[in-house]
Amino acid sequence: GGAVPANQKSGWASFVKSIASFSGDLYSMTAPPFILSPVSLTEFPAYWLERPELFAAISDGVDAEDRALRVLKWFIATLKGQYTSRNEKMGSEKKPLNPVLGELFYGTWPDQNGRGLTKLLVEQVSHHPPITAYHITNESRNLTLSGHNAQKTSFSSGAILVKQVGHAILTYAPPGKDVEKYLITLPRLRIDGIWYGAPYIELTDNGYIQASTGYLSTIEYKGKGYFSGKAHSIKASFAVNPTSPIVVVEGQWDTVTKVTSVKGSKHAKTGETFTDVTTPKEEVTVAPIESQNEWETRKLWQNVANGIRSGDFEAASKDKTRIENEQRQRRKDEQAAGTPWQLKHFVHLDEDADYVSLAAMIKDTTNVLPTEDCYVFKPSSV
Ligand code: 0T9
Repeated sequence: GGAVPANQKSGWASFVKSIASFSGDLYSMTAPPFILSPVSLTEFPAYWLERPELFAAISDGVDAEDRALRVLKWFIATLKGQYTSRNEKMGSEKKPLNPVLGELFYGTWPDQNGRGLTKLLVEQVSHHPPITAYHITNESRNLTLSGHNAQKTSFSSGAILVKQVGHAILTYAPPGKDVEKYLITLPRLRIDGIWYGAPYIELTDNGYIQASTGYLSTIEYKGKGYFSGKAHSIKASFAVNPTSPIVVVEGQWDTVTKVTSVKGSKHAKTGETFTDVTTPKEEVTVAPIESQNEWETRKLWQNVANGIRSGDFEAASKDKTRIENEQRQRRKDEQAAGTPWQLKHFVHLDEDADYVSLAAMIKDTTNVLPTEDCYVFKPSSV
């Protein structure tokens, strides 16, 4: 464990042993301080919009094919933030704060160069298992992105394997015209470097973006092969009929991808750069902590986060215990009174018609049912 501080080596060893032995709830497990992140999982949906101009540009597409390609471009450009930014900021992947039920996160990206104002709304809609729901809107561009995230984790030969449960649906609804929807499935993760105390993520398997207009992007994620290959590799085949893609994109999702083949599309050229995420991204704008309410993540976790950042882990753990005890008491009181917790911005549905029909389209063309998906949350009041 080269990256583990000397006084936390035994703590890390027993933490690793416990994840290896009962591949269960990683969130509730106590981890040594050096691996703790001061950021809650409710903040993660902000990664979707760190390149707001690419999201807005979807609505500049001149036809359904152009827009579907722009959705793919924006999506690939989000991966670096989603899966490598903790390494860049904090030196390795870290254990995020486990959100409490009802935890909220609000943010915006300002209107600039005509791209329109984008708003983000996040709510922790379940604690056991942890599920985070989000809703993102750019009204002037007629775009919304709505989804939820949960994870199933297991442990295999030294790595944590994460299956993402959940999906995102992007809606383009120009007034007076047909509504377009896109189902976005999420990649599987493999977290390596655990033994050394320096975890990092690689993406594996396939993901899909299915447009209601018929276009399907099949996205293959590959890491560094044992003998060859590069880390964070991606190959996306864009097609109406998946056996003959009209555009193929290849490269590294954390740097540059290029168009490697075009057969019958006027919206891409072989050899051109498709995504380049080596340029700066734009972090979400959040209200100052002083003006946040007690359920907003940065206010709620303020003392814990300060403790983690300053190395005062005793203060961090004390306030974390306070928050957890308060939650336990709240659940008991709700049970006694027979009044369960009410979500603020989302409602739980048994089935989402958009998901069902778009997932069926993926199944029809690839024979793969993209995600086993038990939770559906739709914004109630935004
Ligand atoms: C949705 C993302 C997700 C959340 C995180 C697996 C993970 C929790 C879920 C999937 C976002 O859109 C993308 C990125 C990172 C994912 C996290 C990485 C991670 O390690 C945690 C898990 C729960 C752990 O904290 C494992 C223990 C830790 C010591 C390893 C660093």
